Amino acid sequence: MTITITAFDRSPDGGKGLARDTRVRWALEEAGLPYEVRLVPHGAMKEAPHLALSPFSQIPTYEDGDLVLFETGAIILHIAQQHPGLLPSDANARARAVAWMFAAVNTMEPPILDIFTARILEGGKPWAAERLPLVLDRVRARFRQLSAHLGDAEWLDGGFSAGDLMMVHVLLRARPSGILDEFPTLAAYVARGEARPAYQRAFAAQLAVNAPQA
Ligand code: GTB
Repeated sequence: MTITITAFDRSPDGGKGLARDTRVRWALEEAGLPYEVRLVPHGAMKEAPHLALSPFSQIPTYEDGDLVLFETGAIILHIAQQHPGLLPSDANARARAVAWMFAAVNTMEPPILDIFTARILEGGKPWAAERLPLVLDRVRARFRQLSAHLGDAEWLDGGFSAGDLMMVHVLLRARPSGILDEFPTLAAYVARGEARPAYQRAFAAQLAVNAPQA
């Protein structure tokens, strides 16, 4: 049975790879697993067939035989637990890699997403101009901490793991704001992730959907 994931039929980022199907594609590529993609048109996101897979009407979802998953953290952890290449074999190192996955989605991603909320969704509010610098500084505070932890290391904890995969993809979302480039250690870390052949394949696959050549 081939794994099937869902993705936007056209991502609002026009192919920058920021929508979350890219991180799942990347994990599948790292694990060497073939997969199919079912593109979900905007109008179908809240309809019953998609809601049966994703209770919050989001992409991506993951189907493999009887198993249906939503939430990229759960999907990538499942892939990483079933296939070699994304988690270390030592039990403690494995637990730490999982901690970094949680840190990415739970500690780093929310303040980064707040940039979009403050700039776009709340951009017209009378208090928006006052709030935005606070939001940006909260991101910078986390970036300083992560940068200090990473130091001269290549990856967060030893070899590349699902923790790095998740962290790199979360950090990528901050690139359009310019904040990532304020932290050369993190910008270089993200560039190392992007240079991985598995990421390149995942990026190219989403680009073919979101910015097809004429
Ligand atoms: N916590 C969930 C997970 O990790 O799986 C979050 C999933 C999620 O937010 N999915 C988004 C979605 O389906 C798409 S990726 N949104 C529709 C909805 O909630 O109604 C988010 C995204 C969208 C667009 C860009 N972009 O254009 O840059 C980047 C990321």
